[in-house]
Order: sequence, then structure tokens, then C-alpha cells
Amino acid sequence: MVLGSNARRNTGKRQAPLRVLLLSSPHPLEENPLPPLSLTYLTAVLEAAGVEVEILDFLVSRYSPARLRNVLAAFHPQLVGVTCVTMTYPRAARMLRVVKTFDPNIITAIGGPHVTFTAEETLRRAPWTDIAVIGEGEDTIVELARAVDSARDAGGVAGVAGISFRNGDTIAATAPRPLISDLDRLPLPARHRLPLARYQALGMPCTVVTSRGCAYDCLFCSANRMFGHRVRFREPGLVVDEIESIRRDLGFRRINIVDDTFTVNHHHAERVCDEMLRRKLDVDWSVYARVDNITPDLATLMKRAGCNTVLFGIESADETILRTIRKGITPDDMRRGIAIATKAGLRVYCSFIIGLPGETRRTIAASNVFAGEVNADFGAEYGYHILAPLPGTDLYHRATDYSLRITSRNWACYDANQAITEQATISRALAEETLASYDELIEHAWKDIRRRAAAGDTASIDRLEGNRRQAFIWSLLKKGLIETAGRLSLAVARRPAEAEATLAELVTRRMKLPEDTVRQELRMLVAAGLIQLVADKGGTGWRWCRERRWHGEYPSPVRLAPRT
Ligand code: B12
Ligand code: SF4
Repeated sequence: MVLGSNARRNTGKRQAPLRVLLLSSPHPLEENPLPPLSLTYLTAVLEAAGVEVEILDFLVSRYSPARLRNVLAAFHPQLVGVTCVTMTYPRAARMLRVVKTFDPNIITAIGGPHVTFTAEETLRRAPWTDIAVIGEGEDTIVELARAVDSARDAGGVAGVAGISFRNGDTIAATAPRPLISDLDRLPLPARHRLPLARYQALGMPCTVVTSRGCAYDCLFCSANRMFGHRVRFREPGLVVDEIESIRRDLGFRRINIVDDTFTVNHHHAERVCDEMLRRKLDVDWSVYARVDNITPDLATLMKRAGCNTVLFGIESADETILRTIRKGITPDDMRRGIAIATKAGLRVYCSFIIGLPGETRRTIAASNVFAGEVNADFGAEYGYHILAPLPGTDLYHRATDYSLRITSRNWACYDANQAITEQATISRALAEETLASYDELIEHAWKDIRRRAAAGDTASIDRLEGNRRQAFIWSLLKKGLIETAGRLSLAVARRPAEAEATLAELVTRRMKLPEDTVRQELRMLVAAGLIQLVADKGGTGWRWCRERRWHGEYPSPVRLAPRT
């Protein structure tokens, strides 16, 4: 198709605003669905430009092509954009195919850290995708929306920097989009457009970014190619305004600061902490950090300001591997960093990667020993992933230089839980065995928790409860049960106790769980203000609170009888 054929001509009459639908691509609960910042930043800039935007967040709702089609039919977007990472790319691409099949005139766009480095391949392999957005998307999406709104032909998007696009039978790329030099000019993320009650029911924290970019250059990571080598910082006062509003207006008590390395610039990190302390914010927060740039003073300040968890990328305990991957740290640095953080009272989580270049049975054993030691000495927790050479990283583009053979090009397998590389020193089977033995350790730990819970240990009971509750909520979300089982007749909806009992009965049947458990869980959701009884044009019944009606499944709006 020719881009822009869906464009509206300037007829001199005032036109309705352009409509853009933004989609997230689903991933499993084990990958921790967090409120997607990408879509909320994109929504905020589009809204500021006068565009009508809806987010359909499939991270925490049931995906089906029919559901997507229902929303397309109801909202009539002219532009649909989807965000994804490598492992979710195949699903994201299939979603855009549904969109294009539904209406070939809708312009389809895809963005995120995967397509940034595979733009041409993406357009070639998924002919129903019109535009791949490269790098930061805020300025690009606004210009794209304007181009779609007014262009007569492909020439409209050809002037938008930072994209690859389909131009007839060929694929063209425009000039690179410069990084946003002043992040403070961006509006605050439009989180109110997300179905936040669902994330809250799952017990997830809210995401915030205080800087973009990474000053390091690890072999397996694309951070600096995505967001720049020079870290760009937001004004701490504005960051804390945002956190304060997340706490006060949205009700999150936990924040995940998702900067690549929060501790890289002490002056910035200290100003964020000082401002949080000054405002006495009642929030718990976590960060990603490096062992070589955390100091006792900074760790103590972070702890005082509410930070409770630091995640360190340890990757390997073998010095040769650490040098090969350009991590720039040694096992001594790791011990020191972990000791500093735990001494300050921070919970430490160490992340390892199995299968890095040069990995052998011996280096895996060294990492295991190191993990065991820091766990015993400092109580540091740890976890393993298997190497997934992601597009945009040196390891992906120069795999053979590192004697690595990439064995799968199926992006869905790039979840870092399965071996997709081989090298002479380590077989795929060994990498997977290592992960399996780690999984066994986790299973042992859970057995232990169950045993202690049975003996009456309250912390263990709480942990088990939390886990069970999360699984219950995930099932509610992914089966779309509140949306479907929650529909009630107006008469029942007007009697809250009966409405709750009816919902519990239907959910019990669909989930095959004891009715008491279901009643108790639903009671908690009602009490916490996460689900509520609603009667409006969309129908009557239970809904997740504070969400746009697109998230529900209300295909045929009901006309409400006047109240008697
Ligand atoms: C928070 C985070 C997570 C969270 C949750 C992600 C979420 N749902 O928000 C958790 C911890 C669960 C997580 C998990 C994983 N993550 Co992660 N994560 C991040 C992190 C630290 C921040 C993401 C973020 O919010 N960034 C800020 C926003 C504003 O940036 P953005 O999402 O890139 O969006 C911008 C552009 O990409 C673009 N854009 C994005 N989408 C679209 C769509 C359209 C239409 C347009 C126009 C533009 C556009 O515009 C946006 C605004 O500028 C990033 C690193 C980073 N600094 O981004 C890694 C990162 C995204 N994660 C990564 C990876 C590998 C994973 C895992 C696979 C890890 C694993 N299992 O080993 C899983 C996959 C889970 C999944 N399917 O998402 C990689 C992805 C690389 C890749 N090629 O896919 C990253 C980039 C880290 C890295 N440097 O390697 N992650
Ligand atoms: S692994 Fe961490 S420190 Fe290394 S380049 Fe990526 S974000 Fe930066």
C-alpha cells in the first residue's frame, strides 16, 4: 500500500482529531509485567499534540484477535502502533497483521529495542507493517501522526526522521533521529491511560525513569546504542514530582526506577534521594546499579530515601569472561559492591548470564560458588539467565568473532531461558542443565517456605499467600473473567452483596477453585477499590477500576433502563 492513502484531505472544515491506537505485546507472568513506560510516554506526547489516543494493554489483559478487532471497529484508528522486545516481536507482528487484515488503510507502526536494530528485516518479513520506528519514539510518533493526518502519499512519512518505511515495493530509511537532548521537555507519562488497577492487583510496582542512556559498553547489551553513550538526566525535582503523583494520585507504594544504571552519577542520584527525603515520600523503590559505582554514602542515602532493593548485573564470576564482555568489573569489585549495599540495609539481587563467550563447566562452577558465597555472607539473592544474543549488541553482530554459533533465529526463543547459542567450550545442554539446577534450587526454597508455613511461620505464610494471590489475579486477567463473568443484569448490579456473590459463583465455576477462596480474593479486590460495580453505556456489572472501556469486552453497548 502507499502510505498516506488513509490520510485526510484538507477540506477547509474542522476535522475530528486523528485517532491512534497503541498496543503492548503480551509476555508471561514470570517476566514480570510492569506498566509500560514506552506507551505512556508516546501517549503523553500525542495527547499534547491534540491526537486522540487509546492504549490497549495486552500485558495484563486477554489477547485475542477478535478482541483487537472489536476495539478497531469501535475506535476506528488511522494509525496503530505496537511496542515489543525481541522475545515478544513475533506476537507483536501477528497483532499488526490482524490490524492490516481488518482494514488495509490503517497505517501500522512498530517500535522498541528490537525493531530499532532489525528495522529492514522487520518490514521485509512482515509486509503488513508499514513503519519501523528506530530509537526514541516521542518526536517520531508525533511527526508520523501529523504526516498520516495530512499526507497524500508516501512522501508524507519520508520527511519523518528515525524510521524505515515501505515505499511501494521497496523499503526506505529516513535520516537518523537525534536523541532528545532535554528529557525535561517531555510531558509526564500518561499513566492514567493504562489499566493500572490490574498491575496493582498483581502487586507490581510502577515504573519511572530518571535518566536515559548508558556510559558502559557491555558486549551483550544494546543500551548505549539505543539511548546513547552519554547519559541524559532528568531534573530530580520533576522526577520526584512524578513519583509523588504516582503515590498520591495513582496509589502505588512501590516504584521501580528503570534507569540502566541509577548509581552512575552520584550527584544526580543524591539529588533524587534528597528530594524524596525532603518530601517525606512514603514509597519503596528499587534500582538497577553497578557494583563499581555504589559507595557507602550513596547506599546509605538511598536506603534512607526509601530504596529497598538493588539489582546488580554480575554476569559471571570468571575474570577472563568479565574482560571479554567488557563489563569493567572484577570479582573483588562485586564483593565490595554487594557488601556496601547490604551493609546499608539494601536487599541485593545478583543477575548472572550462563553461556557468555569462553564459558566452560569450570567457569559455571565458579559463578555458582560465588553466588553461594555472597548469599551466605551477605544474604544476596541471585538468579541466572541463559545468554540470548540480542540484535543491536556486539555479540549478535560479531558472534563468530567470539566463537559463538547462534542456533535459532526464532525471536520467540530469545527469552533468556533457553540456549540458542553454541560454542566449543559449552554445549546447549550444559547451559540448560545449569538453569535447570538453579530452578531446582528455587523449588527447594519453595518447599522450605511451605514447610515453615505449615509450622506457623508468618513470613512464610505471607509469601505463599502472595504467590497464590498473584496466580489467581493473573488467571482472572488472562481469562478476562471480570469483563465476562462480571456482566450482570441491572437489577442484580443494584444489589452489591448479590452482585458480589454472583461474580464469585461464576468465577468459581470458571476457575475450578474453592468458592471460599474466590470470595475472599474478590472481597479484597473490592475493598482495595480495584474492581467496582458500574452501570454505564458499556453495560452493567463488575469492572476493573479507573480504566477505559476499551479494556473491557463490551461489544454491544446496552441502553440502560431509567432507574425506578
Ligand atoms: C523495565 C525493563 C523491564 C521490565 C518490564 C518491561 C516493561 N514491560 O516495561 C522487566 C524487568 C519485566 C523486563 C524484562 C525483560 N527485559 Co527488560 N528492560 C527494562 C528496561 C530497564 C526499561 C524499559 C523502559 O521502560 N524503558 C524506557 C522506555 C521509555 O523506553 P522504551 O521502552 O525503549 O520505549 C522507547 C522506544 O523504544 C520507542 N518505542 C518503543 N515502543 C514503541 C512503539 C512505537 C509504535 C513507537 C513509535 C516507538 C516505540 O519509543 C519509546 C519512547 O522513547 C529496559 C532498558 C531500557 N533502558 O529501556 C530493559 C530491556 C527493554 N529489557 C530487555 C530484555 C532483554 C528483557 C528480557 C528479555 C530479560 C530476560 N528475560 O532476560 C525480559 C523480557 C520481558 C518482556 N517481554 O518485556 C532488553 C530488550 C532488548 C531487546 N532487544 O529486546 C532491554 C532494552 C535491556 C537491554 N539493554 O538489553 N524488562
Ligand atoms: S549491561 Fe548495564 S552497564 Fe552494561 S551496557 Fe548494558 S545497561 Fe550498561
